Amino acid sequence: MPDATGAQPPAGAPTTTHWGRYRVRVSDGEVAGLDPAPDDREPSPIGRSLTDGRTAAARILQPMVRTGYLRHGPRHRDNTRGDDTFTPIAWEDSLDLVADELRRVYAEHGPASVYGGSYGWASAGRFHHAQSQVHRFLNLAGGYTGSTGTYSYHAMQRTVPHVVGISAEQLMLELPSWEQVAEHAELVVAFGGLAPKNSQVSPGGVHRHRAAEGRAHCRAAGVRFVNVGPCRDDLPDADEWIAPRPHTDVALMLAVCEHIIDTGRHDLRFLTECCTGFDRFHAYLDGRQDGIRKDPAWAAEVCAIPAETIVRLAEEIAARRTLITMSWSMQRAQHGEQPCWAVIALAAVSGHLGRTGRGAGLGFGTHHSTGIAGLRHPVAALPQRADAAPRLPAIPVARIADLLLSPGAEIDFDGDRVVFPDIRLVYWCGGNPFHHHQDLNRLTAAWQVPETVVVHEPFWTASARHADIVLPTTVMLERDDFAHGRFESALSAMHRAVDPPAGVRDDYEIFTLLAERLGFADSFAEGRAAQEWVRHLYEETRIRLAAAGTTLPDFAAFWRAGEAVLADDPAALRPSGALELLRRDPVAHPLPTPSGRVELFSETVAGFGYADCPGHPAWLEPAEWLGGEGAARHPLQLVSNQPATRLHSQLDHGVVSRESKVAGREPVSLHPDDARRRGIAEGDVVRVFNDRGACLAGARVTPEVMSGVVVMATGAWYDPVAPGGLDRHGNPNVLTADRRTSALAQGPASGTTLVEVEAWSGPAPEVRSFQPPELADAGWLSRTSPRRAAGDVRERCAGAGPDRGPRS
Ligand SMILES: Nc1nc2c(c(=O)[nH]1)N[C@H]1C(S)=C(S)[C@@H](COP(=O)(O)OP(=O)(O)OC[C@H]3O[C@@H](n4cnc5c(=O)[nH]c(N)nc54)[C@H](O)[C@@H]3O)O[C@H]1N2
Ligand SMILES: Nc1nc2c(c(=O)[nH]1)N[C@H]1C(S)=C(S)[C@@H](COP(=O)(O)OP(=O)(O)OC[C@H]3O[C@@H](n4cnc5c(=O)[nH]c(N)nc54)[C@H](O)[C@@H]3O)O[C@H]1N2
Ligand SMILES: [Mo]
Repeated sequence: MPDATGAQPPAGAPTTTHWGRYRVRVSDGEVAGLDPAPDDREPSPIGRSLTDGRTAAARILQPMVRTGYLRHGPRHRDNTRGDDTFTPIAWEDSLDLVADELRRVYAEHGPASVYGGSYGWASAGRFHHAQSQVHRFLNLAGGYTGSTGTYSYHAMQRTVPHVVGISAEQLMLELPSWEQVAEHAELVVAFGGLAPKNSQVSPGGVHRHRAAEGRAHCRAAGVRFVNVGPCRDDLPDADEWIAPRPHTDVALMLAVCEHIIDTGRHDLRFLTECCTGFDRFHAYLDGRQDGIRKDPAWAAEVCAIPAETIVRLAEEIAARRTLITMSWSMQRAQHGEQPCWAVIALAAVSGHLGRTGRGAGLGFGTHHSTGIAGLRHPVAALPQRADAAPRLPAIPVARIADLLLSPGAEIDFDGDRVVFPDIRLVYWCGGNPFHHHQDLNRLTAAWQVPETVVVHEPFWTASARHADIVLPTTVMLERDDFAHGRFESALSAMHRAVDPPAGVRDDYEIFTLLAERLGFADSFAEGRAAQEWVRHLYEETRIRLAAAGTTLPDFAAFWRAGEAVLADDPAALRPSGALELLRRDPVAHPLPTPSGRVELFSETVAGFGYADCPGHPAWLEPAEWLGGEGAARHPLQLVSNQPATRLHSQLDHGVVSRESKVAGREPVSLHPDDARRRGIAEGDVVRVFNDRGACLAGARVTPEVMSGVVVMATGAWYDPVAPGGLDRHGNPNVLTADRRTSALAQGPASGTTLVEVEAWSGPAPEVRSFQPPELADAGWLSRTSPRRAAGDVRERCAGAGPDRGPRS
């Protein structure tokens, strides 16, 4: 088939995923295999799942409409989303249905009633980027209610600007590189580790993996690594593993600060000249504020580790050139703002903040891009056209269930108030909320509220199964594009390696056809076919980079070569960051905070008056933790971390993820002592449960996990026996709490979750995640045509009048 230049693609078509580059071998129009790019010395094994994943039974091959929706129309709240059959219909009918429904909702309820946040990672590629596509479409359609923040590091996004004045993204851009750590640091204390499984991935794609090389470089330079967290394999070659109770890290950090100050080794010059609020923070640490001295003996009780360990760690941090890193997992928890703030405070107190290769490494190692020396290149992306629509308030991304359940409610948010609009239509393209959101049983209830849910998906994910209208889309191997991952020093071509199945379309084509029906195809498509857009975005990138002094080859040469290099010598690419400049000269280089300094106490945050986020880093007891009351009934802390064998829920149906399953289910790792006490053996089917939900899983018994903790990676496709019932497959989000970090960030708090585990006796129900849902008995449809059925629905909508029907 012709590629974007009209030529035949070379054998072994290049492609790029969020987890690396591959060459795709094709035989008889099918993917025969994938080979990692030869210059990637640390390729990710996940690529292997692309061979069988694309054509699996879970692929959606035709537009589908939930049968109850087709019969009763969008106003009928019959509580069957996720519990209904689907009816296949023709493309024309499905597009008419979506266009008419959008027209109706915009006319009757306005743009704020359309939720288009559509959070999710989708696939690599600058043009076929699902979020850019759906946001551009909805902006040109009249606007939408969007989301703000991320599931990844929302607490950090809201905390960092109050503390150091710059954005969390900018702070991460200024993280040291592995090379700088090797050169300047003697010790890395890694809260949450530096999980090798996670550095497989970078948003937008990894060109060449370098994290293992960076780590080895540090080892060769003699850097000592300490892993602080529940899992040994978060930092497999660490010199020491300290395992405090999850989400007590802040208590540990406070005690380290207190000990360093108490023994007079704090960096008083930096604390007085470059920080504000040290006195207030100190009064909290030594107990003048609340009568509790945050010393190692106190923290030992909270963290359940020996006080001597804390003292020794403090002595080491005080004596050695140290980088203190924090994985984002710690801030995906209630009071997740606190570890972000406490790491900065600890680095300031111990004299490492603002020194090259040392200091506070918030997010270091969580993605391949954090720790890689690189530049932020101005690579073009599909314009989302926010300028074309009214500016509507954005909803904190993890408040989706609250938004749907409580229209009109008002919440605090980082010094502001946000009012939830009345959402009538939800449009999702490129994400999987029934994977990523917490407390899926609550989400299932919330999901019944809107009148219409439209989902674009290649696969029968749980989110597709909970939609009314499902439009089947291509996967990246089926289209031309180009990729650029954050800080990567190359652009990578993505060639269409195989034809898509006959019944599926690109998101772009779908949106163009909808825009035609709604009368804005010209502004949406700007007259360009998909391949013309790819070339256009490349040319735009070429112009932007030329202005920055980098010459790119023309498109044809880039496409033939499969890549274009942007910059060499990554070691040279780390200019001094804001904190280094501050330390050098606080008068000449103040931070953009109210005080111009690092805010160890923030008048702004204190002024918000939030009980769950005071004005300085503090230990606040979470609602669920191993030292709390809830542990009597549910005595195990659930760590739901990122999966090693897939990207979130993507390709859970592929070979690499399926090979990792235990008893056909998601593995749950638990300590031998915890397993023995419950009569659980390796490979057993177990039930993991709390008051919010329950799932089955396959037991993996291992001393690599601390006692008192169970670990289930995210992303097993949710497979409830009935809505709200037992999940047969092992999605940890049936157990996690849908709770805010605090009123400051309103971020997700999946970490704050207690569970119990028991052996499952008797036959275990079959997992059905990867089989398509049941299709309707087409009897009723055969008496009419799909076209007429869709038409009937539109008539019913038109006649339904302004009352809210089943919603009220
Ligand atoms: N308990 C718990 N939950 C968590 C987390 C946790 O640590 N614990 N982590 C959270 C984090 S950090 C994140 S980032 C989220 C991730 O959550 P998501 O980003 O929603 O997860 P993905 O599985 O990547 O979902 C992407 C979906 O897009 C689809 N897709 C891929 N390409 C295309 C395309 O071109 N077009 C369309 N239309 N669809 C496409 C895929 O099939 C897939 O279903 O999960 C969050 N959830
Ligand atoms: N292979 C793969 N890599 C990925 C992803 C993926 O889906 N697959 N997702 C990517 C995305 S979107 C993101 S946001 C990043 C997320 O990056 P992270 O947030 O760093 O990832 P996690 O795996 O959730 O957490 C890392 C480790 O933190 C530890 N931990 C959990 N809670 C605590 C705690 O309270 N204290 C301490 N000290 N440690 C704790 C757990 O043992 C866990 O293994 O990963 C990225 N990398
Ligand atoms: Mo994430």
